[in-house]
Amino acid sequence: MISQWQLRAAFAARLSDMYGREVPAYTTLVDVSREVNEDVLRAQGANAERLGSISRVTAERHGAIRVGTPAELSQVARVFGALGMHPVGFYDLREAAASAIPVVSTAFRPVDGEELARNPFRVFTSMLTPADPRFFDADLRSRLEAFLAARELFPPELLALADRAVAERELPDAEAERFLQLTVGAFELSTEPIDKVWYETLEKISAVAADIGGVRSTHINHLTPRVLDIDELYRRMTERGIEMIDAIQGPPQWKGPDLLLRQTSFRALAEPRAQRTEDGSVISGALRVRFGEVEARGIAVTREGRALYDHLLGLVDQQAALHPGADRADRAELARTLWAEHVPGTERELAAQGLGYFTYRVVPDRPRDGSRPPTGIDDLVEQGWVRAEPIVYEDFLPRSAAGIFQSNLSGEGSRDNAQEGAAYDSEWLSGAIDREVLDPFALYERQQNQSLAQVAQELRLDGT
Ligand code: OOG
Ligand code: NI
Repeated sequence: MISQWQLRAAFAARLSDMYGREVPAYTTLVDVSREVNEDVLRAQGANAERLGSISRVTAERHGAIRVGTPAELSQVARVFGALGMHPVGFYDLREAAASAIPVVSTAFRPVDGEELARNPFRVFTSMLTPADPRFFDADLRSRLEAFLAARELFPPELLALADRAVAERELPDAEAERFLQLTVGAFELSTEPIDKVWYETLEKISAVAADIGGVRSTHINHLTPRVLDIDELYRRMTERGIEMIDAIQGPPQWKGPDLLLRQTSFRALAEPRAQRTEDGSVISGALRVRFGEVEARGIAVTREGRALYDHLLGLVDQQAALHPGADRADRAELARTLWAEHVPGTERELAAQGLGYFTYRVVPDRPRDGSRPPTGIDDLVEQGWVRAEPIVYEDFLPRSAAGIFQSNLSGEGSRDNAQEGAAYDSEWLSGAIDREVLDPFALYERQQNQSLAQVAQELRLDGT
């Protein structure tokens, strides 16, 4: 029998092999990430593993896929449910960048600590928004919806196996093998010729719309390894002649604790793809749809911590706008200065100000001097009764995600801002896929609260 986490680990590994064969620059990215991680481990020792063991970090990947309809997203939820992955978080990318990105997204991932430790594989999953009139007029919307309704992304056999794995939480060996083959196959790049006129019609609106609704299948569009020093990785990739996008998305490099998520990518490469023209003949063409991304993960922040992060993003935008000549390096310097001013420079302060999530554990070997432990968590940590370990951020950032999308688009596309946008939110998405889209903050908070309850019990803080 193969359990859900084993299916997940096997799927992530096979997807990685497939992507490496199809996109060779990805293999370079994985190699360079491994080298950087080994160097950081050598230089920092145990400290390098504060946000995840080296074995977890080395195996860790996230992928990204894009689908067209709530029905397709529900099927995705069944397939990933089989792997023990659940929808977490709602990301609205429609206004998060200057370019037209007509999607809303969620991420499928394991949610409890043990499952994450076994294998944290996650997939950022975007869904097209044909109902948003800022992007699609009524005619294009109905043609698009008809096209999407007529295609099949996942064969019925795959979905049946997925449902069985969800229900039984495991699959027999032969069924597991079949399920894995079919699932990896569903995310390969199709060789079917694309309809040139239809694809280009959508491309005028947005390259993302064409990538999703212009073809009859889906594909994994990147697979992202995790690295412990993303600035060093960026340097080494550039030295190897791989053209990276011009920025690292997310928090700046700074001297305080690593927070949230920093990401960068290399541009999509042109790949040959046959095209069917209006007269029915097939010609050769090229598409740029798959790219490489890498990320460094930091500490999960609370709602207040996140509000501070968003506030600082806004301040950087505002101040950069006052200096139109400012380049990326100036922007990074500006961000660094603002962070030094506003963000606590130590984990201890982050916890004390309620900005970051931690798990708390009783220190087993604290010298016993007969004193009773204090009751406040800050005092317990301060006086050495309890250790605080940061909880790693397992999710994504909408602004960064939009930046990653945007930097890989060929044109700006078009969005009619005079129109009122269609309303989509987390609740709508939960209803559309008939399962709850989980709130990431609630998940981190639960983990922190469970550890606090355990501490209280072990130290008998209730006075019993
Ligand atoms: C997803 C882009 C966002 C991330 O890591 O934030 C993303 C896509 O291109 O489909 O993957
Ligand atoms: Ni990504």
